[in-house]
Amino acid sequence: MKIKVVAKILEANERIAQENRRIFDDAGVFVVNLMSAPGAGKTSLLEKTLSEKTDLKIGVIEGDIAGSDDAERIGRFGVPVIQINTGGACHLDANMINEVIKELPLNELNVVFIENVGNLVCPAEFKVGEDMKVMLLSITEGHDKPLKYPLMFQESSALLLNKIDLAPYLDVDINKIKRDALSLNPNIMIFEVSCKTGEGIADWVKWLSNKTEKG
Ligand SMILES: Nc1nc2c(ncn2[C@@H]2O[C@H](COP(=O)(O)OP(=O)(O)O)[C@@H](O)[C@H]2O)c(=O)[nH]1
Ligand SMILES: [Mg+2]
Repeated sequence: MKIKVVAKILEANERIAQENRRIFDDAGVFVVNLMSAPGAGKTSLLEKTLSEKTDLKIGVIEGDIAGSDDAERIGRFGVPVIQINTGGACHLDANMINEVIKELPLNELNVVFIENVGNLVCPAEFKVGEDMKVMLLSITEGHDKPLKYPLMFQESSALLLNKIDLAPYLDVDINKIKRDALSLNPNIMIFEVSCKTGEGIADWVKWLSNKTEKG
């Protein structure tokens, strides 16, 4: 019985996600659903990405349970940003995106980042109308995470191993993270980055720029 209810919720979500896709596609906007545990560095990655010199015209939808700190951080870059507060829900769903989609000047943008609520579980289950999912894992979270939270690694096109600057201070096996992520998803693109030092950011932005040229 419970399984049926969950299936219905996901089906309804899928329908609205497809509607969002149509709206984004009509505007020629590439959409990235950015996911991680709280504090892994999603907003920092957006700040670093916005600091790079590119042709990307970026808009951002920020998802948090409460508050507008992240939208304020992104707003400092002078790009369009919308804050969604889920009021307790642990992930964004397609309907929440649908409600704010028209508030972005989509015709002036070519990339929209959706920063999901910090959580390694539910965000991977709900499509929001994205072209791809990207996940960050801070290396401070430990090397056991891919096998403990497989879905997000399976669903993501890229994995950014963030806070690589902290590697000398940690007993974390970065090669194990990469091995396990690739065993779950052989196509996942892995970047080692630091949003503090900027290491790896240029490679990430170059890869993203190529991806967004969907014609
Ligand atoms: N040392 C280090 N700290 C980082 C890095 N990236 C983010 N942080 C810090 O981690 C904390 C959480 O970052 P934030 O971007 O807000 O994470 P979010 O919750 O995933 O959006 C902040 O104090 C950041 O300054 C990094 O690469 N290295
Ligand atoms: Mg954030």
